[in-house]
Amino acid sequence: MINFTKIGLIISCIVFLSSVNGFSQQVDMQDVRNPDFAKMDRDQNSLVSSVEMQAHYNDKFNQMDKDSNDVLDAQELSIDKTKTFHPADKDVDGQVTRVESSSQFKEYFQQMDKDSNGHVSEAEYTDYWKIIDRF
Ligand SMILES: [Ca+2]
Ligand SMILES: [Ca+2]
Ligand SMILES: [Ca+2]
Repeated sequence: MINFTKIGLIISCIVFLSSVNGFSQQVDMQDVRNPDFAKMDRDQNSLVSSVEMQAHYNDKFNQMDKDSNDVLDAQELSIDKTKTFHPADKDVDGQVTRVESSSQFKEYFQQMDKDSNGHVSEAEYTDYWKIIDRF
């Protein structure tokens, strides 16, 4: 009888702990919900496809390209505080063309998609920027 009570106690402890754990994980997930990722994920399936990422940065490109000449010049690039577009300038002429931009974001996507399943999860996305931020 004593053993059964003990087992019962242990089980209810485990159930309690795992429910608390589950709850806090849910809260954490919402807290760290990356606003950029959420915006990118247009069909809201919690995964970002290469197409979704291209579309997102294409929109950003359009917003930054004030004179709509398909080239981000130094002044237009200065709006990009996170410097996401800067590495796209492969020929280092201080300007980023739309072609340079889209090939850069293809590269970003491949780097982010750690398990190469063709989709970037939120974890893959945040991990990527965490690593970048360290440098
Ligand atoms: Ca998606
Ligand atoms: Ca321009
Ligand atoms: Ca992936």
